[in-house]
Amino acid sequence: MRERLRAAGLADIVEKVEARERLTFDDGVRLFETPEFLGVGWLANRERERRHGAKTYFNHNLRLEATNVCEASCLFCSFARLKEGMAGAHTASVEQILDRLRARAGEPLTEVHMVNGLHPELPFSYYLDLLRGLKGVRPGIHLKCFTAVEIAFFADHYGKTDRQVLEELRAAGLDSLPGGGAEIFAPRVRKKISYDKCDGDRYLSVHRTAHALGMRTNMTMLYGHIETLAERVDHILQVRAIQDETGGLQAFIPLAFHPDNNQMRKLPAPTATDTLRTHAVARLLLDNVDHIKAYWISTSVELAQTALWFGADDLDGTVQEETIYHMAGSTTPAALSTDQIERIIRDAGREPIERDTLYNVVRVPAA
Ligand code: V47
Repeated sequence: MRERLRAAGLADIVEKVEARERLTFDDGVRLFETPEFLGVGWLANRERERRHGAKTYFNHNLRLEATNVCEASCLFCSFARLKEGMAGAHTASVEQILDRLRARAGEPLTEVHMVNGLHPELPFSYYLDLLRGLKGVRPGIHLKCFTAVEIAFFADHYGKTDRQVLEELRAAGLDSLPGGGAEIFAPRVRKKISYDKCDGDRYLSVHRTAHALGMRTNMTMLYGHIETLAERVDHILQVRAIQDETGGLQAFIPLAFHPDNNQMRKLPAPTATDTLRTHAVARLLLDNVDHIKAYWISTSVELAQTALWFGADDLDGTVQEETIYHMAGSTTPAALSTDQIERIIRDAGREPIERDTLYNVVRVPAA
């Protein structure tokens, strides 16, 4: 494979990776553009194995969405409804959400992952009550809730600073932030696909503030729509820069664009090789981020499994009640059991490790 990479003009990148030298913007673009697809995967896999060996992480989590009413108009979104009362709009009461967690009392869940629309009429106390209530139902559960876009919206909408919002939510039970809402930071793209929500700088600044408060976060990238490969590399390098600054990121998650039922439905979904390569290039560029997650809901189960040989070391979790991707055409199951995830990982020749949100080992399943 080294020979193939040399023949493709990538010997200098191989040398840099071997010397643990940081790759540049141009290196990132070359890794995306080279026809030597397997070589890029091989290089990323070596890096993945250097860090984690065969270990592949997943968790036992539950996804909850309390409202899909959202005043933003992201063109790729199939989940949101602009106003209450529109067809398909729904907002759950706090009790209804708590009931969904209560219904899983027998399951050894370790995480609730909640994201919502930017609802213009709910009081801030609704979100505080949700967090307090969820912690009341399951005191030990980790609450990974609200994207940086939601935090910025709360601050602007309720007249607070980002820091105040994070502090108040944390006091009510928030533990960490998920990575949603990043899309593509480049203003050219962001102005077209999500022109009326917080920009890339504000997204990054909310994460910076969360890290300063001692909270861990993830970051994502929505790829495979109107962005250029250079804009993907720019996005990944902005993630790397913030990690240099704070060290607060746990995982980077490439999210494959799904074109059903949204305003970008004329675009094709990214292809399999694009998905695998994107995970691989992210692994190679993000020398300071521990985990690359292949989110099986977004990639498909089959590609998430293959991505475990293209740089990814994490499969997210059981998920269970996902709607954002299923409304956009994802045909994956809505949930995977821990047994199913373990089988997927083992069949790929990898070693399943159940983790909690902070990557503490919960269980090493018996082979
Ligand atoms: O921010 C919405 C994306 C994100 C579409 O932090 C779409 O562990 C593709 O952030 N096609 C939410 N993508 C999901 C998310 C996430 C997922 C898994 C793990 C974590 C984590 C975070 O989904 C949104 C947006 O970027 N999205 N619509 C669509 N049609």
